[in-house]
Amino acid sequence: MTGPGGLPRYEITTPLAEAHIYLHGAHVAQFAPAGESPVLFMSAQSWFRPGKPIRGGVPVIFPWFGPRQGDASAPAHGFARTRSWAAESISQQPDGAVTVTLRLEPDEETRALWGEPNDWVLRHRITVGAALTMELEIENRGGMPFRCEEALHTYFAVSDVQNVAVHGLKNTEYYDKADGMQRKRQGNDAIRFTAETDRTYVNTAAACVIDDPGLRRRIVIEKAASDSTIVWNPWIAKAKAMQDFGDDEWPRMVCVETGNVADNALEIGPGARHVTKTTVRCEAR
Ligand code: TA6
Repeated sequence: MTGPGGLPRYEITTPLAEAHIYLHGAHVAQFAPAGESPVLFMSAQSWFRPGKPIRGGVPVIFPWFGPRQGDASAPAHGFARTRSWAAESISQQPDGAVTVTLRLEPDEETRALWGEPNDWVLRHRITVGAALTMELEIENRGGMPFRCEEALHTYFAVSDVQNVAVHGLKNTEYYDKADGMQRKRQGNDAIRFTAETDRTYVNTAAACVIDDPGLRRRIVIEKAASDSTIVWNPWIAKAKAMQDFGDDEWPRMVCVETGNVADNALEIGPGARHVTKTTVRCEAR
């Protein structure tokens, strides 16, 4: 199948759920459990073009998060989200869920950006069932250890971000990108949104819950081998500044991202693998 821009995609429909997965960026663009409205947000202005990131769903971030330190010309959030990945396998689980595995290997362009001695393979194993499970595997095929960051930059669909709360990060330290990257500590309360919010929580393995009264649901985000959680809403001005995002779309999305960034950047030894696992499911409120 192909989607907008002619980009090849898997269209998965089972009694449990529906999903769209692009080879471009190994990007989960749509996920809806049976009987539930879409869980992932997708901008109506998103590009679907080779070399461009998709604005919504689950961008895969590797090997650096945000701007690259010391190289302002490097693409934000690394290169994995704009590459075309290879299909490795597709299988059905006994419960009817479908698992798709996509793989990315270095090429001339990625080597120019992040080359010798780094040699690696990335796999994104995506299981579409009543829950959405995403396993991002980084394998170091080289002879030297390498340091990298990674994240699943998930955009969740919400009724109105001004009325939702994100639970799970109380008393956790974070870098506030909307306030000069100052290091702060979350209080005892859930996160609520009243302005641009861009926070990198570190040293946290906790599950998060997006509580959405408008859609009468909670989105539960569990994770393993991930010590960072990033929470983002661009609000009004940033929304206007993004070409591939509608000016009035900001109330209908919130990013709760799972990964290993900043203080939690990974050091992966020769021959070693690191697998981060994220599971997203909905429950009635
Ligand atoms: O994850 C939050 C963040 O790093 C924000 O700072 C914001 O820039 C967002 O990602 C989107 O980044 P992008 O490169 O996709 O425009």
